[in-house]
Amino acid sequence: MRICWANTERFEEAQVVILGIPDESKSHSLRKGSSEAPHKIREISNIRDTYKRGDQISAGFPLGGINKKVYDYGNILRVEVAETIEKIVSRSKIPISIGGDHSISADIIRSISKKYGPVSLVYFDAHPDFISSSSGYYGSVVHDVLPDIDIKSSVQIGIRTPEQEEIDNIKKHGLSVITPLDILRDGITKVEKEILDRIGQNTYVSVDMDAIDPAYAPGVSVPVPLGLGSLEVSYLLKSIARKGIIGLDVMEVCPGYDIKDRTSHLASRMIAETISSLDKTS
Ligand SMILES: [Mn+2]
Repeated sequence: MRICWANTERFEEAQVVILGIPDESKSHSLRKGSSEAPHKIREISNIRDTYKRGDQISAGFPLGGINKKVYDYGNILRVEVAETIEKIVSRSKIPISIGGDHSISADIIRSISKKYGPVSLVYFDAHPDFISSSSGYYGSVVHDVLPDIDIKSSVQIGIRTPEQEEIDNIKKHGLSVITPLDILRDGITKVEKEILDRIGQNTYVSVDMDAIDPAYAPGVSVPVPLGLGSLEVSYLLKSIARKGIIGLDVMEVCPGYDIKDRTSHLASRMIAETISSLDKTS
């Protein structure tokens, strides 16, 4: 099943390529099931983000519509990430990956930086994922990709439950962090400007759905209260996409713990909203 936002059958003409990576082998979460997310998000998109008129089923439009060609590549194995991302970015298409556990992002970022060099990383997450005493799992993503990112032009958004080791690493490497309380205090437009001023030309966006408050996104592997609003995250995604991104991933949806599939639906919608805003001036 393809995501409902797919509007071409031809990979060659696509500007955006959706791919699922149903793998959670490097999660340490007590909650299992993020590997079910690619299927569930596609399924829910076809149920809730479409409408039927006569015999015709069409996808609804996100705010601003979609003027890109979007191709759904289907699912790939974790071991196929490097070759698949290379195939997509070498043709100057934008990959949008659906996980799976967050460690997959490290594989994607490594591959994408082979074309673009060190990327500006915008990392939405409740957790910094900046453990250095252990590597190759969902808690060490940022440390694992340090050679592949430009840390001065990178930013973490939504952080609210760091370990001491991660706080130390954030300081040591000078990583910019925006917490939910920062957004509450400063307002979304100030934070938006701060992010846009920081990021460079080659920006990769990684979204751990646990950045969002469990009230909006209960179906995640590691939920943490006091999170971002779904509208705040979507607003920032659209703003960053307008400036230009080289890729996006949406990770850690855990359908078995969801409430009426609202997290999967939100993930589908956030993907559409991001595509809608790509390279637009308004
Ligand atoms: Mn994460």
